[in-house]
This record gives sequence, structure tokens and C-alpha cells, in this order.
Amino acid sequence: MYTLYYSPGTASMVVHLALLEIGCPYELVKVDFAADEQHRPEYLKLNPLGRVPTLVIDGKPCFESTALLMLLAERHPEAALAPPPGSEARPAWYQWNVYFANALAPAYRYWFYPADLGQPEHAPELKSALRERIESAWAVVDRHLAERGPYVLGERFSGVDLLATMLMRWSRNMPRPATEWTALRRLAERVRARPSWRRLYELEGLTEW
Ligand SMILES: N[C@@H](CCC(=O)N[C@@H](CS)C(=O)NCC(=O)O)C(=O)O
Repeated sequence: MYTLYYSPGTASMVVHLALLEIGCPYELVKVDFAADEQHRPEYLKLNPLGRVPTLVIDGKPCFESTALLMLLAERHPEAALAPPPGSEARPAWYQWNVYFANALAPAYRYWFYPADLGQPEHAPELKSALRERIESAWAVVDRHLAERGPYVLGERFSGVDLLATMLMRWSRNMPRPATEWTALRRLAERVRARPSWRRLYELEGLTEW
């Protein structure tokens, strides 16, 4: 049994999407950021970072969205969220999950949370360096998709497409949204057409792309 601690449209989205793709039972617990619930002692016992997502698996709390995506894919091979171990596509599954978690997610985190660097707001030079880092990372993915897409792993959809699309969504109000790159936009369109994406919008009460 799973319990997902989430906040709408945040890093918990990819885990929620994976659970919907799998179709297994799970319980949802909303963490209200407006009430700073992520920093309450009871939540910090589950996730010492005070962030979402946390996924409680058979009573044991785990965090880090990409790790949770990979773990769910492993626990539910029938959902085909990942290519099987030993298959030709397996190295690319690890590679792109880590790329998104490493090259993109932390840059977004700094973009949206200047307080992580002790600032109320970023200085313009830092903001433009973060922007450059995010855009250059997207350019790499766009080139890859144009050559080997339409999905991150090629012809077949996988869980890493959910991760990519969640991250693309976060750029929607940034100076250059990821969907301005053609192959990225096409990937986002495919993922957004999936029943899991539409159901997540209903469950999390999201409206904006
Ligand atoms: N690397 C973590 C990042 C998690 C993260 O930064 N979550 C944000 C929402 S996107 C959060 O919980 N923010 C609340 C806060 O930092 O107070 C992951 O991928 O799970």
C-alpha cells in the first residue's frame, strides 16, 4: 500500500502520475504549503528535508521524486514504465532519469527557491546563469528527441517522459518555456494526452498547463 504526500503541481506530480499509470491503490495526503505543513514536526519525521514528495511504502517513508519514479517502475514491471533490466533500452532509462534529476531539477529548485542560497531574491547575474543552465539542458534533450524521439527512450513511452513533462511544465512562465523547442513540445503534447495526466489534473485541481 502506498501513501503519497503531495502538493499540487510540484515534484510530487511525477510520482502521482506513475501511480496513476500503474493503476494500483494509493492514498493521497495533501501537504499545505500555505500553512507550512511541510515543516511541521510530524511531517519532518517522514521527510527530514521538509519537501514533497514523500511516498510511504508499506509503512516506510521514502523521498526524492526521481528515485520514487524508478522504484515504482521496478515494483510494477507490468506497467512497463521502464525497459526491463538487461534490455537494450535500460542504460538510457538510467541515463535520462539521472540527467533530469541532476542537470535540470536542481537548477529549477534554485530558480524558484532563492532562499536556498540565503537570498530573498536572486541577483540578476545569478538569475541569468540559472536560466542559461536550464535552457542549455533543455536544448540537449530537444536535440536528442529530434534525432531519436519522439519519446525520451525512442519509440516507446516510459516513466521518464512523465518526469520530462513535469519539468517542462515548470518552465511555462519562465522567459523561454521548454515547449518553445519543437521536439520538446511534441513530447509534452503526447504526455498531456494520456489519461494519467488528465486524471492528475482532476485529482490535484490543476488548471494551467
Ligand atoms: N529533489 C527533490 C526536490 C523536492 C522539492 O524541492 N519539492 C518542493 C516542491 S517542487 C517542495 O517541497 N517545496 C517546499 C519547500 O521547500 O518548502 C525531489 O525531486 O523530490
